[in-house]
Amino acid sequence: MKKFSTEELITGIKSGDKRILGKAITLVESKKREHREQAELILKEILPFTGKSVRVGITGVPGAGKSTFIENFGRLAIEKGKKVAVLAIDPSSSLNKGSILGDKTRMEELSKEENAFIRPSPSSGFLGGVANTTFETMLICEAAGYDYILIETVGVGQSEVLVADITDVFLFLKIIGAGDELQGIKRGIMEMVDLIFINKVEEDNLQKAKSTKTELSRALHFLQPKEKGWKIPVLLGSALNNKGLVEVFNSISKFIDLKIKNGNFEQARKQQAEKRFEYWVQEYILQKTKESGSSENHYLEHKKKASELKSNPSSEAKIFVENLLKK
Ligand SMILES: Nc1nc2c(ncn2[C@@H]2O[C@H](COP(=O)(O)OP(=O)(O)O)[C@@H](O)[C@H]2O)c(=O)[nH]1
Ligand SMILES: [Mg+2]
Repeated sequence: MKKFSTEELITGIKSGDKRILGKAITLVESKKREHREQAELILKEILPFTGKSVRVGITGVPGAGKSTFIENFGRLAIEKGKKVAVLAIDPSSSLNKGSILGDKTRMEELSKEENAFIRPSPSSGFLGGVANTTFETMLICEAAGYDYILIETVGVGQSEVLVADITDVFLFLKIIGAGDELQGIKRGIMEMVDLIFINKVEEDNLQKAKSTKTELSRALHFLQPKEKGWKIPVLLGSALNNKGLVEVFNSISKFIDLKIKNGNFEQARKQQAEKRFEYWVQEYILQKTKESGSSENHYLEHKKKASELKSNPSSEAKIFVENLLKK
């Protein structure tokens, strides 16, 4: 494998070279120190060329049709003149190892498009880490000229919160028939979403879909809107049959316009950046600590005590950090 210089990588990214794009993302995802250092250099240089895309997070239970939606929605956006990058957290490498029936992660049609770039994110390891490398991958895509970034969550637990924390608009794909409990309606997903798309609405369930929409809209009525002046739209359609996707596209544009008008677009991104800063502080402190003579700072001793269940992990961590800071 050819090793590219940092300069070559930066030039390649800016010229939109997909092969180089892939290499740079691999660096960002790497846990090796030398890779991380090169990644930092690249991120620093490309920063002025980032930030201009619309960052869309897409959630929904496995099988709701997220990948199918992204594939056809991506093609629609390309028709409208956009360059589309898709960052999918790859279910085949996560817990449920490819067990999802008919999973469309590969997005074969979209991947043939010149103006599309598809990159599965590693879902291995610490989820906070995934969100951060996904964010950096997004920056690299922006510098390469992609102006629509679609991020598919694994649709379970924490990953939604983390994706919401790096995107401008959060879309929830709901299906009728699956319980509300399962779909996160009761565990706060509604507080995070900006737009709801009821997917797989076809002739045989159109009536049911309409009443679901009415129920949902009523429930939403009682929620404090995340964005002033925004009523969360509940749209119906079929990702598979390209139904309702134009409406989603237009809704997203309207939402972004409103967010900008309210002065919240930049504001939200700044708040997100603060959270990432906090994450990296923790990450680097931990890394440095582990590196700098762990026998000297008793890192392993404290860790062992915690693992032997002889004391609270939090107390051990506290003692450890306090001792460390005294030095
Ligand atoms: N009937 C119907 N099937 C769909 C629709 N959207 C997706 N599917 C199917 O649902 C299954 C899961 O889709 P996928 O996109 O992989 O879901 P994901 O797990 O949310 O990414 C696949 O077999 C799709 O073909 C739709 O609008 N209508
Ligand atoms: Mg999928």
